[in-house]
Amino acid sequence: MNDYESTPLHIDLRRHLREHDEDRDLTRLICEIADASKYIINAIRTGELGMAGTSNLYGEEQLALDVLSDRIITKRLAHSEVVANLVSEESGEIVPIDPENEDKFSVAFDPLDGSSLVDVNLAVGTIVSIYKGSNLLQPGRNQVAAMYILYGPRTTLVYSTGNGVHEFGMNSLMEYTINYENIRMAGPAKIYSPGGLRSKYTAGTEKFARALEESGTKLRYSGGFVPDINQILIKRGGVFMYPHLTDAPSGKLRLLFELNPMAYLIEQAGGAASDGRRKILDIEPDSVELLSPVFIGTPEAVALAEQCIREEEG
Ligand code: FDP
Repeated sequence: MNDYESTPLHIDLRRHLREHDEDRDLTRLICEIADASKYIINAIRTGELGMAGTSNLYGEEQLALDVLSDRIITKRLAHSEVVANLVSEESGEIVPIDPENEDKFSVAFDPLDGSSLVDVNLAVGTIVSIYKGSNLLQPGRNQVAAMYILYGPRTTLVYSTGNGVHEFGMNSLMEYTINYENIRMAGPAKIYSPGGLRSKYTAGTEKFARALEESGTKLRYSGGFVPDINQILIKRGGVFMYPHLTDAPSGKLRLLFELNPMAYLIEQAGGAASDGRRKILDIEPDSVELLSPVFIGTPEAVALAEQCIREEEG
């Protein structure tokens, strides 16, 4: 059992948000997404595994489950009355709901990250990034909340509104009740999750990977960003990377839909997130589809990655 700060029993998500004096509309938004996740779970458990016959923003073929999950969240957000603009990783198009309303929120989301893992029955997740107002193209530092839902052997939800990171578990009534409050990274990175082909690593990343291996850091890579980050968070340490590669200088992961929300959550837990040279949350996006390399997790490990890159690549 991890020795996290007090973990009061039976507090559900809505009550937790209320007790932390969160904005009413933000509470509503987070709870709408939590409700939508119940339908996504059902789709994952029983839905069709085939292709949808369409492609996403990045030209990747969409699974029927991607399309369904996208519809579930989009519909929910569109009717929530608290959303100005939304953009999904699946369509990549900004959908105006109440586009000029600066009192509402704008949301970028990946409805079913790692969906190609469903057919092999591995864990997948939903990732959400929330800004106040109408602008979706701003540094991740300006997010007012971020969250993910992990569909694994159990379903868990992790959120932050800038007051720590909290994990909830879904109970038999499909309610999210608190597991851990104020999760904090502690101690050295004992696990690492390295994405990308090793033969395509640049000199700095190769040096970093060797340093991790030589210090006895264990390999933990599932191919799903949400479970891999969740493992680092809940085990209170570790590092995930999807670096710049010799044939893909921007790496693979998406800034708006994956990296900003996870960087916000990990920083809230006392961790760090870098593209190898600068903080992920400081990157100014010029398009919704922007990709970035990432090194994220225990701050000392992320600092070591930056040092190796500086030494080897200038
Ligand atoms: P996927 O393509 O299966 O959706 O963002 C996409 C992602 O999965 C992440 O969830 C995961 O961390 C990464 O890509 C895995 O990429 P590799 O298959 O190249 O390891």
